[in-house]
Amino acid sequence: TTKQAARVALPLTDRESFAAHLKTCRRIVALVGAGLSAASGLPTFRGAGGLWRTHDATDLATPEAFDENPDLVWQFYSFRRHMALKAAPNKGHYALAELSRKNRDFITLSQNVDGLSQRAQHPPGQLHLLHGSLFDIKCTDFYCKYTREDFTDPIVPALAIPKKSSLKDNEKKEEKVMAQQTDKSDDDQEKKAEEDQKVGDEKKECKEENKDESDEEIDISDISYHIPNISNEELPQCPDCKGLLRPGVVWFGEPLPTTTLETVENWMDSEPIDLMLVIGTSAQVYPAAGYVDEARDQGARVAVINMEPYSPKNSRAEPLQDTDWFFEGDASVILPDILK
Ligand code: BV8
Ligand code: ZN
Repeated sequence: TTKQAARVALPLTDRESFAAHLKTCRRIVALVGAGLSAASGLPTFRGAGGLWRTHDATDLATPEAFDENPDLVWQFYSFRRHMALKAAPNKGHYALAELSRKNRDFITLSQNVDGLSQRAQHPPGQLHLLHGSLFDIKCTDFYCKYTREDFTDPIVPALAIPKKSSLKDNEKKEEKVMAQQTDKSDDDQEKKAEEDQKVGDEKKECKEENKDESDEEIDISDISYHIPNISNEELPQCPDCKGLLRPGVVWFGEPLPTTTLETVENWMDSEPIDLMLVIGTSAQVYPAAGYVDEARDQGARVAVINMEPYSPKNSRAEPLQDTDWFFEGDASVILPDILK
């Protein structure tokens, strides 16, 4: 766009000029994404720490995916609930909560559904969840209005995280089938297969011994294992209409909650904005990413905090390019420093 063409100077990286500007700011808005929770151990959607290697998370965050495979999509969300509940808010979450307490004219627009800003005691009136929450559950039936907040883990027994041992049982079954197939071939093969079997058994024995220690959950962030098909009856059911319950998040192709949109639009349009913080987000999802432009149109200076280095190339999303400051690094380290 012309704006990109217009940007000649690289963004500032010094914290002094940022601090000087921050002192003059009253109306401040932050747009935060998965990068804010990365230091809490929650994988982001894109990039190295990416979630769910064999399925692109955005393929699963759609109404169509839920209609086709409610058990797989529920497992994806049940795993993310489990990880979010085990995670703790980091210093980045606390720094934003602290700024909200100090300045009532500061709001956080969060694309995250992990509940960590809430657990960092971010004042609720100044935290807007653009894409819902893993811990809101609602009925899929269009006419039924059932919804509840639910932190149980697993939300239903069928969605419990499989133990490694159960994986081993599956592997063992497969190995046995494989061994049977090779045994059918001629004798020397047979002898060889028996030797392999013996060695295999010894290995298995020692695995057996430490199996009890290793009887922990499978690592759910980087394997594609998914629990064999779970029937709809075993998935979360609506107590009112017996319909299927779904995670209370906004999927791709779904509108953002109207009340949230209205509240945020009113805040953005009501008066000039002094500062927009773009924190830990690839700024590719709309309308969330669009708030950076809106703030700039309201006169805001922009500061981006991101682990990846600044790149003037237009490969990066525009909101990350046309910025006054760019602080490269971990949001959980940078935010407490630049917002103090
Ligand atoms: C809508 C909840 C209209 C679920 C999410 C074609 C078909 C259909 C729709 C569209 C289409 N084309 C465009 C659209 C619109 C679509 C969209 O924008 N698509 C994009 C992909 C092009 N948007 C929508 O569909 C939205 N709805 O438009 O509705 C409408 C209107 C009326 C009636 C009907 C319809 C709804 C979008 C919401 C989707 N739901 N989440 C869930 O979480 O499972 S989106 C989800 O992905 C997140 O919420 C977030 O928004 C996005 C992930 O982005 P990030 O948070 O930025 O994370 P990411 O991994 O990408 O980046 C991490 C960043 O952090 C990186 O830059 C990295 O460098 C940095 N980082 C990493 N570690 C650190 C760090 N930074 C600092 N410190 C660190 N330690
Ligand atoms: Zn219902």
